[in-house]
Amino acid sequence: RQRDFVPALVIGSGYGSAATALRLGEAGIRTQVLEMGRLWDTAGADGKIFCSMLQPDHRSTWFQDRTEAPLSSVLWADVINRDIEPYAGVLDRVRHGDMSVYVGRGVGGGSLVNGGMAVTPQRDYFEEILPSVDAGRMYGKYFPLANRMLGVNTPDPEWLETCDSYQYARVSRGHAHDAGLHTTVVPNVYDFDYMRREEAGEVPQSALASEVIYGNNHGKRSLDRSYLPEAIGTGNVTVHALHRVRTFRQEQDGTYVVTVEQIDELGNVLGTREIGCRWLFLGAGSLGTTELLVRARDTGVLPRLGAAVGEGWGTNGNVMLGRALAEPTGQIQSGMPALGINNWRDPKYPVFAEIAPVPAGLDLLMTLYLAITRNPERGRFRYLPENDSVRLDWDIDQGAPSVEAADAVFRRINRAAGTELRNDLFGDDRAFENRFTYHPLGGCVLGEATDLHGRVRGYRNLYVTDGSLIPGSTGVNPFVTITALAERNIERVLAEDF
Ligand code: FAE
Repeated sequence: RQRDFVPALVIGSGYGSAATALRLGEAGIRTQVLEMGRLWDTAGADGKIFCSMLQPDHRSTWFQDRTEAPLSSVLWADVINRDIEPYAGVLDRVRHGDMSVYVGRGVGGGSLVNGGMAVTPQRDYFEEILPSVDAGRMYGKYFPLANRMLGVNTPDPEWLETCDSYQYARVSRGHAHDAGLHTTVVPNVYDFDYMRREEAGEVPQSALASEVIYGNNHGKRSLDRSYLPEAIGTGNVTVHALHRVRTFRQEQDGTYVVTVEQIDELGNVLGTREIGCRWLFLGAGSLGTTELLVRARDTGVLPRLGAAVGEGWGTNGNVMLGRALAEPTGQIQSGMPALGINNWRDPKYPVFAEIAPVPAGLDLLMTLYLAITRNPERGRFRYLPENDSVRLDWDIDQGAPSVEAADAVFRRINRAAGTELRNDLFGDDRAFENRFTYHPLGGCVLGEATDLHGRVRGYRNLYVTDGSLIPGSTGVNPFVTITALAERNIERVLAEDF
């Protein structure tokens, strides 16, 4: 059968894929990037590309008839989510029993929906989670490179202390200090200078117009404004949106054949075709990449894939919570967090909690946190032949260590501030939400399912390049680590395998 052939194929267009595609293109290798989500470059009827959190429409969500926001209620009332038309929207909530995983869909992957927090992990923790990676090279070369390429910046300190849009963060910081905890400024890929001009009324608002999780119309350097245009600019890289990879196999001659469905924005399948390639890079994210590999192994298509494929998955210890306050936090809250509580050095309850906004457009006298904890629990992926699906096994109890750590730290803050947790925010009567994660990590762990540079064990010219390489935890928001590791790995692969 006649089929297209391209030297290198990259599945997905998130951090790992974008860095990989750029370096392949620079090396003169013709590369196709296949992304199941749409290209977010066209304004809707309201003149905007993305919708805001306050008025979510079909653009918000990947093929659902109702939005599925993480904070789902206020005073237990279902006032946050909205009915919508099913569409190839930008945020997906993938449900696997007790755990649901939020992921970005579109050219740029998670960079389209995330909070932009760009944090380099503490070196000693990085050395602990990935001991076989040369930390000297990572901290000397690849972390600085990733920070530069992604356009990481920090807010002007004077502005941060005086602006209205971070009043919420300053109030929270004060309470943490009263409890004897450390706080830190969190770098971001959102342009803080643009945000300052938003507050001054000089430019159209985005972070200050409740834009985050369903995309930002301005200000954020997502991958479609950093790595991906540079990759395309090499003249060797093309990006194909609304192309969903179903399976792949290896031919006798060692090349790979990928089966890909082209869909439209309403989900209709326009056609299915096969694309051959010599080098195949899996960058479909922790869920997407692991699913493709587990299916390939357990259906016998790639029988030499080892038992480590599908193992070592974690939530980065994510747990979300809110506190009720007696003092104002501001009506306009920047959607991009800029301060965090850093209790990671505490041997008993290590927590890194970003102080998150409640971008409701009015002051709800509360503050929200996404806490990253050191949760040793891991999930695993299983192939279900009855419906040809891959399922993540994660039990609700596995989230308990995260809740315990967050509870200890926020109990301390509440004691010092005379405040309380809120238990009306997550649909039912709970203060800690550990049934979702923003930070899926692992499934094809570096040095286990792959060699030390992301080459999948058992197969030549097959690579993992995304968050699935990281063993379940980074201790901080993960995209800088994912990008830096991808930069490191592709450098070696280009030198040795091409
Ligand atoms: P990812 O960015 O998920 O990209 C994978 C891409 O592959 C996606 O575009 C998929 O649509 C696509 N794909 C999947 N399967 C297929 C298939 N079969 N065929 C074709 N395409 C496919 O992967 N991290 C931070 O560091 N800082 C933050 O502030 C932060 N905030 C977040 C907020 C939210 C709401 C969410 C959801 C995540 C947040 N994250 C944050 C996590 C971060 O975005 C995530 O770790 C990275 O995006 C993961 O990068 P990967 O390259 O692994």
